[in-house]
Amino acid sequence: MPITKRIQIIDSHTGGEPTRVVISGGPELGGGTVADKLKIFREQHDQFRSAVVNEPRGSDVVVGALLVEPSDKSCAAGVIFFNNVGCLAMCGHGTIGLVATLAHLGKLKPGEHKIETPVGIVTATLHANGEVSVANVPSYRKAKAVTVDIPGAGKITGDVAWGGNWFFLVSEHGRELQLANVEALTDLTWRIRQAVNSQGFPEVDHVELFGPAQAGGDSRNFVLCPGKAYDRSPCGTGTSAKLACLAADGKLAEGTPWVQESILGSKFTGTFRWLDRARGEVQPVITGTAHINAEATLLLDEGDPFCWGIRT
Ligand code: PYC
Repeated sequence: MPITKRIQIIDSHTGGEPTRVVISGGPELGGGTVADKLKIFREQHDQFRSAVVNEPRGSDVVVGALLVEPSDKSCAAGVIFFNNVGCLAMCGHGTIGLVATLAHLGKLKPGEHKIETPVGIVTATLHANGEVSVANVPSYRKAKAVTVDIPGAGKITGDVAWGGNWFFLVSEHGRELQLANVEALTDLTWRIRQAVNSQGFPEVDHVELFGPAQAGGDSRNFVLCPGKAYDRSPCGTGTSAKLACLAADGKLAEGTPWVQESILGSKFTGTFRWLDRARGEVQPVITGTAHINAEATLLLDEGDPFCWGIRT
C-alpha cells in the first residue's frame, strides 16, 4: 500500500519524560488563536493525535507537541500538547522539550522566547548551558483540604490546584514513593482521581502524591497523568500547582527555589512570584533540561490496520 502521509518529528526527554515535537506534516487548523486551533484539532483530528503518540509508533508515556503558527506575533511558536487519551492544556516538561528541539533545529538562540499555548502565553528562557526556564501561566489553589473516600484505602485529603492543568495534591498517603511501587501508586492515584471527580471536582485530571526527598531536593513526587501513565519528570504544571499551594500556605517565600524530584529522582527547580495575593495567584517559573534523542519521519499507510494508532 502507498504511504499516504509523512510526519516529521523530533523526540526528546525532560527528566525522563518523553516529548515528541511534530515539526511538519500536521493538519491544517485555520488562522485563529492556539486555543481556536486546539478546538479544531480536538474535534477533527483526533486520529492524527493517536497516530503520533499511541502504539505502534509511540506508547502511553509519549507526550506530543504539535508546532503551530502563533496568533500573537510576539511569540516564537505556538504549541498544542497531547497524549495517549487527548489534549493537555499546558505541559511544563513538554515546553522545555519544545525549546530544546527548536534550539537543536537552530531556530532559537539563548534568551527569552514567548510561546502561545491554548491557556495563555508562557515565556521560556533558553540558558547558555542548555537549561530552560518556563514562566508558566498564573497558578492558584482552588480548594484546600478536600477529603475523599477511596474504597479500600480510606479517607485521603488533598488540595485542588491549577498549574496549567488541574491537579489533586496529596501529602499524607502513607505510601513510599519508590519506582518499585509504581503499580500500587498508579492504582491508588487512579482511584483517588475517580473519587475527586465524582465528589465535586470533575476537572481534575492529574493526581500528585508528595513524599520526602531522596536525591537532595525538597520533595519527591509521583504524578499520574490523564491516560494512566505516570510522569517520569517532576511535572512542570504539577510543580506549578505545588508552588501555588506552598505560597498560599506561607510555606515558601517568593523567589525561594523549590527543588521537586520525580519518582525517578530527576529534578525541576521552581520559584514563584506573587501576581495577586488576595486571590492566591502566583506565576511559577520551572527550570529543567531536555535531551534530544531522535529525529525521524513517521509513515502513515492507510492500508495498515493500526495506521491511526491503537486506542484504548
Ligand atoms: O510537565 O506539565 C508537565 C506534564 C504534564 C503531563 C506530563 N507532563
